[in-house]
Amino acid sequence: MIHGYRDWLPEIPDHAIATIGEGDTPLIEAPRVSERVGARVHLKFEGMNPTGSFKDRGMTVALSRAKAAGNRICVCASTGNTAASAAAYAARAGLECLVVVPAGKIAMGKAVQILAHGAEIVQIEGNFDAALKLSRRLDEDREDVALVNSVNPDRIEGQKTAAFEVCEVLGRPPDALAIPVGNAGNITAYWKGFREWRDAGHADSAPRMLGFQAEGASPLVAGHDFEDPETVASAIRIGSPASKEGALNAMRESGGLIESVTDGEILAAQSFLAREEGVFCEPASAAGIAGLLKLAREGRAPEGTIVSVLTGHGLKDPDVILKNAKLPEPVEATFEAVASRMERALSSTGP
Ligand code: AN7
Repeated sequence: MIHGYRDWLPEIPDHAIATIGEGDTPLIEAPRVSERVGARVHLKFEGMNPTGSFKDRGMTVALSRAKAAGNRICVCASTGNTAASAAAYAARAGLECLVVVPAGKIAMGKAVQILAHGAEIVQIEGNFDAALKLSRRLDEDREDVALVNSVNPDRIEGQKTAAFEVCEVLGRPPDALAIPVGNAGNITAYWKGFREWRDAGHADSAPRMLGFQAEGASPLVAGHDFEDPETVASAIRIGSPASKEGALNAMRESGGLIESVTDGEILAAQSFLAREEGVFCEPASAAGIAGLLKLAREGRAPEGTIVSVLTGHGLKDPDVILKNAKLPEPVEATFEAVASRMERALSSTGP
C-alpha cells in the first residue's frame, strides 16, 4: 500500500517499510441492500486486509515510521483490532509490541491474533478509554516507545488511502460514505482522503460523511462522553473518542450526519449482509449498513452511489454468532437422514 501511494504519505525510507500486503481491498456491489435503501450501495470490505481489519492501512505507516525513527517498542490501547494489527506489523518491523485492552472485552479472534504474533498483552480492569490514557502515559514516559493509536498522525495518513481506492474504482467519489464510528480515527481519515483527492484536482466533489455509533456508546450523538459505554459491537465500545473533532468536522464540512443505531439493528444488518449478500463482517462493521437501512425506513436515505465501509472480518468475532446459534446434533450417516435435512433446507426457503 505504501508503494502505491508514496507521494501522499509521510516520508519513509525504503529499508524501514513494513508491509504484508494491506490495502487494495474489494469494493463489492450490494444489490439486496441497494434495493432496500433505494440507492446503489457498494461495500468496501476492509476485512480482506492481512489481519482482517482496516487498521492495517494505518499500521503499515505507523510501524514503518517507528522503525525508521529507531523506536524499540510500540504501544496501543485497543478494543481488539488495533492490537491485532499492531502485533502483526511490529513482528514484521522487528519491534516489540505491548497492547493494553479491557479485560474480558475483546472478541476471541482478535485475542488469538495477538497471542499468535507474540505481543505482550495487558488486560486492565477498566474500559478502552482508561486503556488509552495509560498508553499515552507509557509513550510520554520513555523515548523509545511509539504510540500507535490513531492519535498518531501516521495512522490517519495510512487509513486515508482507502478513500483514494474508492474514488479510483468508482471513477469518481461516491455521493455518500456510511461508516461505523468508535474512536473516530477512521471517519477523520476518510474525510482527509476525500478532501485531498478533490484538492489535487482528481474530482470536483466529496461525499457526504454518514457516521454511525452504537446507541450505548454514542458520545458524538449525545454531545457528552459516556462513562460506561455498552454495546454488543465490542470494537466500538468507546465512551470518549480521541478524534472527536475530526469526526465532527467531517460531518459539518461534508454536510453529513452522525447518528446512532441499536444493537438489534447492528446484528440484523450483520445477518442481512451475511445471508443476502454473502459478505461476513463483524458486528461493529455492520453499523454503517444498519444506519443506511434506518435512514431508508425513515425516508431519509441519500440517493446516488453510496459506499459503506465494512471495517472488519466476521471471523474476528465468532462469540456473537455462536451465542445465538449452535451446531445441530449429529445424525446417522445414512442417505435418509441427510436427504431429510435437504428437504428441510429447501422448504424453509420456499419454491
Ligand atoms: C471493526 O481496535 O478502536 O472510529 O482499538 O475495530 O476509527 O475507532 C477499533 C475500532 C470500527 C471504529 N470497526 O473505528 C481498536 C478500535 C471496527 C473497529 C471501528 C473499530 P474508529
